[in-house]
Amino acid sequence: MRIPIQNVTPETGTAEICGWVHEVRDLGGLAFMLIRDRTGIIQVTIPKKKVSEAVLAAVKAVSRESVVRVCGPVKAIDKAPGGRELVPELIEIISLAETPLPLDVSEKVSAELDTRLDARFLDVRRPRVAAVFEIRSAATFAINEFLHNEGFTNITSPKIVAAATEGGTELFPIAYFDKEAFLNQSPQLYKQMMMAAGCEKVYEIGPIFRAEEHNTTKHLNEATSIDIEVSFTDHHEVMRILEKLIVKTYEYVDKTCSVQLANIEIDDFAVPKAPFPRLPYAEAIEIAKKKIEDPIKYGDDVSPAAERAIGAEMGGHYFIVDWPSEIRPYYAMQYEDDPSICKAFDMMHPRMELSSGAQREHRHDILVKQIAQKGLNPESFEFYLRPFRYGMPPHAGWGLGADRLVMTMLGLGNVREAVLFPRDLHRLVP
Ligand code: AMO
Repeated sequence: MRIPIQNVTPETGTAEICGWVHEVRDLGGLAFMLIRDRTGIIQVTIPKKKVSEAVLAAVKAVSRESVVRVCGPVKAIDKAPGGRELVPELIEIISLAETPLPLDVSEKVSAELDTRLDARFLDVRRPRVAAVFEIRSAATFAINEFLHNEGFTNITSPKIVAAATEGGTELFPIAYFDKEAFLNQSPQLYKQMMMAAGCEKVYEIGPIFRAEEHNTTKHLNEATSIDIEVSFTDHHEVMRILEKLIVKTYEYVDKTCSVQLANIEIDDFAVPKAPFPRLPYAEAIEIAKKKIEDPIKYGDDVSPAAERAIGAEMGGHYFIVDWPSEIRPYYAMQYEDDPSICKAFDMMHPRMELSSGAQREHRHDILVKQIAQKGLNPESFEFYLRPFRYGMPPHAGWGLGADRLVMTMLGLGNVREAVLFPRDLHRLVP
């Protein structure tokens, strides 16, 4: 029976292991193989005079990254990884790897991100890369658990839709029989409709599609969004849920992923502290004005340079609140005493925006007016507006980018490193 490599000890006696050939070294009378599975690495020591012809033939034939099965006694030895070695009685080559490899898994030769992504199946064999996706999985688990415990219902909304969510542009058209259809940019309209359905607290973790022609380290054309929507509440309450979720997620990763964090060489993993500061948009712009060279004024979007300057000043996660209504979507509720600003917020990591949200406009007629004010046609939103006419509670919510969350949590240089098979302007395969 196969034993995970991390469980193989000198006390194991005779062990059967399966894995990939990490390295083969032939020193004349003695050969060594390092065998790797997802749990660790073990040294297989081959004293040529003492092993069978079949074992010698396998060592000669095998190439790096082939899949093998090895059986034999385990002995304690100081110099080997994990303080033990296996002397093979049998080596079965299960799947021989072609040479040369498109990517050096042992990381002796460094590779460009593009090369790594082209050979992602090999790239993820590297423990430091696998660690990113194991941590992403742990973070997703923590988020699901947190939202479940907070009483949220997990929903799945359609990804093939007839209308834009966030405005007219940035849509991927698709062929849908004889109709015009698009890939959805956000579950926004659907999660809001679920408030009219009486669900009160819903969340979804799913893909969003943005046909933006960005070529940056933080934009994808297919991203994963963590979305929530909550009834009978306001923007303040959903901001509290968001900061609590961030803290819980970091805590869970800190508690359960020490091996993975060590593989990525993170030894100062810090859990953020809530509450995160609430910085009014007007003040954020004042900070940016003082710190960046490019001109920026009230009413502008927060540029990447401004984002970095404000982030450096804030030093940790924070919210930008009270945005000008003009630069936020139609569904954000405006302040009663000053409709030029709205109850929208962004949650920021010092490096970039992680989440956007708002208290929503739940009053049908005002919502129609706001849609028209944005130059959109309310008629194309009829399916969305209809629920607002039959009992819509006040509600608020946010969308949090899962890819950026992992990127910033692990200090990765490029969001593509947090995504198994990223989709961008140039990348559709694999
Ligand atoms: P927004 O468009 O700001 O808001 O998206 C929310 C969060 O999703 C992530 N994100 C992206 N990540 C990588 N590449 C992209 N192209 C990309 N686009 C978005 C970001 C961003 O902060 N409907 C609203 C949310 C709401 O109000 O509930 C929305 O979609 O981390």
